[in-house]
Amino acid sequence: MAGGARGRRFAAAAAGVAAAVLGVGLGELAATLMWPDASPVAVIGSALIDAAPSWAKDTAITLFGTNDKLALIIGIGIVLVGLAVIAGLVELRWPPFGVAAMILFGGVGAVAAVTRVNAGALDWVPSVVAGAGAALALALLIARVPGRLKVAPIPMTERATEPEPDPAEQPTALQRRTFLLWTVGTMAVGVLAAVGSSLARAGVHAVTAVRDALKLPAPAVPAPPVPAAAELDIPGLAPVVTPNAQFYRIDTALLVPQVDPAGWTLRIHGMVTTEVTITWEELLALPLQESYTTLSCVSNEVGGDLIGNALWLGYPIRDLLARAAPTAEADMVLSHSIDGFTASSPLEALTDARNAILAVAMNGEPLPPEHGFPVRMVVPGLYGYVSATKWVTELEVTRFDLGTAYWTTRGWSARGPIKLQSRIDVPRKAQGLKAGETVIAGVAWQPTVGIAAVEVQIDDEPWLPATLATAISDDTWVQWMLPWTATAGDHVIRSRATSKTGEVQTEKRTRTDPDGASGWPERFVEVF
Ligand SMILES: Nc1nc2c(c(=O)[nH]1)N[C@H]1C(S)=C(S)[C@@H](COP(=O)(O)O)O[C@H]1N2
Ligand SMILES: [Mo]
Repeated sequence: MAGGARGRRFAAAAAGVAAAVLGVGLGELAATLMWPDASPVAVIGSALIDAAPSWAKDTAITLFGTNDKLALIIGIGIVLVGLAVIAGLVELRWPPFGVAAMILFGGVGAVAAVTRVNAGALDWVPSVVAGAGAALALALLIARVPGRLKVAPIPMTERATEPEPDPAEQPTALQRRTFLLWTVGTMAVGVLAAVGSSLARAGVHAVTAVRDALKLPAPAVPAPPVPAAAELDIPGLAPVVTPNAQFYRIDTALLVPQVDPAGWTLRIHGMVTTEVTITWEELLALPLQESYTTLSCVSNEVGGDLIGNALWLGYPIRDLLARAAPTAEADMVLSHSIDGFTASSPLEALTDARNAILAVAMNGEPLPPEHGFPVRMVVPGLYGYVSATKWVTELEVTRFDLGTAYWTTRGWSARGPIKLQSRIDVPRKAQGLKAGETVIAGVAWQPTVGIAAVEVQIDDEPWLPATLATAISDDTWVQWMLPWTATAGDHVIRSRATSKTGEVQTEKRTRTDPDGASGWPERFVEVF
C-alpha cells in the first residue's frame, strides 16, 4: 500500500508542507532584508486583527490574555499547514492548480501588505517571494513523488480513482530516497531561513540599543514620594506600583513598532489655529512632570488584571495643544499611532487640570518598546482604547461627529471614562484556606475621582467597611484590606467601592463592550 495511491498522497501532502515552510522562510528572509513589518505572517496576522469584530477581540483576550498574539500566530500556522496539505494533494492530482494555489496565497499576503497603514511601496515583495518560492518548490517536489504517473494530468472533471501504475513502474528505493532528500532539504532551507531571519532581527534591534543608551532628563516637577502607607504589603495583593515587566499589555500590533526617537515627531493638526510639530529633542528639552496614573483596559472583566499603576514622566498635552490653539468647534482629539491605531479623547480631558501627558518614561526608565517607546499618551480617567495611544505620532484635533477611532468602528463606544471598580486579590482563586484569622484585600479605583470607601460582604451578612491604604493620588488605584476570621465551609466574598463623589459601585453586571464592565467582584472560597 505504501507505494500505492495512499503513499503518493502522503508524499504530496508532505511536499505541500515542505513547500509552504520554504515559502514562509524565504518570505521572512526577504522581509528581514527589506522591512520586518512586511513579513508575510505579520501582515496577514495584522489584517486579521484589524478585520476581527469586537467580540473576537474579547474572546481572544479572555482565552489567551496577553498571549493573544502568540495564539494568533500559532493559529495562522495551523491554517497554513492545512492549506499546504491541500495544495500538495491538488498538485498531485490536478497540476498546476496546487502550484497556482501557492501563488494565490502569496498574492493574499501581498494584498494584505500593501493595504496596511504606512505600507511601503515594496511591501508586497516578501509575500510574492514567499508565494513564488512555495510554488516552485511544490512543482519540483511533486515531480519527484515516488511512483507518480508520468502521464497527462487527470482532468478536473474526471472523478474516477487514479489508476494504479504498472507494477514495473512501482517506485524504486532510489526514487523514495531522492524524494525524501528533496522534501527534507526544502523544509530545512525554509526553517533555516525563518530562524536565521528572526535571529538577525533580534540582533539588529537598533531601537532597543538606542533605548538602552538613552539618558532621560530629570523631572522638572517630580512626583511626591509614594506614601509608605500606600503599600499594605499583603502577599497576593497587587503591589501599588506595577513593575514594568508585570504591566499588562494590550494592542493591535503583532510586531512591536520600532520607532527611532531621532526621527520621531508629533504633529498637531486639524481644527487648530496653527499647526505644531515637535521633535524628540524639543520634547525632552521641555520641563517634564512626573505623575502616578492607573491605566485600565476597557476589556478588563470585573476582577480582571488588565490594569496597572505606574509612575509616568511626560509633558502636559494641554500645554502643547495651547500652542496649536484648537478652534471653538473642536471637541475631540484623535491621536494616531505609527501603526495606524487611533483613539478618540474628549478635548476637555486633554485640556482640563488632570495629568494628561505625552509620556516618555515609565517607572523611571524610557518606555519599554511594547508600552509605546519613544512616546505615548497617558490620560487619567479614560480607558486605554480612547486615550493611551502608544507610539503616538499625531494629534488630530477634530469633532466626535466627524472622526472615528479604531475601536469605535468595531462597535465600542466613542467615549470611555473608566468605571468605578474594585477587585478582590486575596484570598486568591481556589486557594485552600484554613479556618482562623486571615485577611481579605484588594484594590479599588476610579481615576481622577478617587476612592472614599470600600466595603466587603461575606455571604449574605451586612456590608463591612474595609480599611483603605493611603492613596498615592485620586488618579491611582488604592489598596484595601479587611481582617477576617474564616469559618469552615463555603463562602462568597463581594466588594464594592464608593467614590469621592459618593457614587457606589453598581451591582449591575454589564459586559465589557461597548464601554467597560460593571458589577461587584465575587470570590468563592472553601475554608477547611
Ligand atoms: N498604538 C496603539 N496604542 C494603544 C493600543 C493599540 O492597540 N495600539 N491599545 C490601547 C489600549 S486598548 C490599551 S488598554 C492601552 C494599553 O497600554 P499598555 O499595553 O501599555 O498597558 O494601550 C492603548 N494604546
Ligand atoms: Mo484596552
